[in-house]
Amino acid sequence: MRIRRTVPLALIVAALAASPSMAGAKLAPPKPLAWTDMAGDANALNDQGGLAPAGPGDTAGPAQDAAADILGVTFARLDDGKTLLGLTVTMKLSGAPSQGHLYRVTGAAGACSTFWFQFNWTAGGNGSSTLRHNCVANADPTSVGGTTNQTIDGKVVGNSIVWTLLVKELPPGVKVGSPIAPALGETRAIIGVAGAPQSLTAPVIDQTATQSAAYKIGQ
Ligand SMILES: [Ca+2]
Ligand SMILES: [Ca+2]
Repeated sequence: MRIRRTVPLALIVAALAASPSMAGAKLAPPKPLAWTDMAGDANALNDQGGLAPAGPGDTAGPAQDAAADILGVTFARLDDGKTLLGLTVTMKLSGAPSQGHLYRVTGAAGACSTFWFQFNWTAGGNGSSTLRHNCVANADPTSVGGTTNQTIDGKVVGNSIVWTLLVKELPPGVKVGSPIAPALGETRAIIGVAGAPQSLTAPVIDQTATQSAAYKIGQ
């Protein structure tokens, strides 16, 4: 007597095909987004919206500020091997970051036309790391341009600034899978000291080329 197959073959095949991903539940290989900038051009004289906005592109010398000289910017996933935790943004410099500089990676994400990673290190003060965004309207009259400065982890690691944005810290409208369109990295001088009511962040000392690629949160 023949035994009848009670489960359609298509369902068995589908179950077998699905089992590896269900059992493993591993993250896909990470795909960082990185770009570079030439060394030795932190002189505020390039075409960087600084002293000479119509000037030539990246140009080395003559007055090079190693603490402001960007070598590269990298967006990378942060995970524990199994679970996505967030992302890091790293700005690598020629020299160790120092007081009197603003380090910034500009960009946009979701409905936020401003989605900037900032490390504001006023002379005489401690570095302040924020995600500056306009994902929600900021009614505070002292807010610059209606943006919010959300405190996030950011620290000096060797010659780099490393920001960490956790999934649980993502502002409204930005979630896992949302693309961040990083525009560029820049360094600025901060004219002013800690405790002053308002410091001027100018001029731009170094700047990277504007990027067209996006980084999807989780990639
Ligand atoms: Ca540079
Ligand atoms: Ca440059």
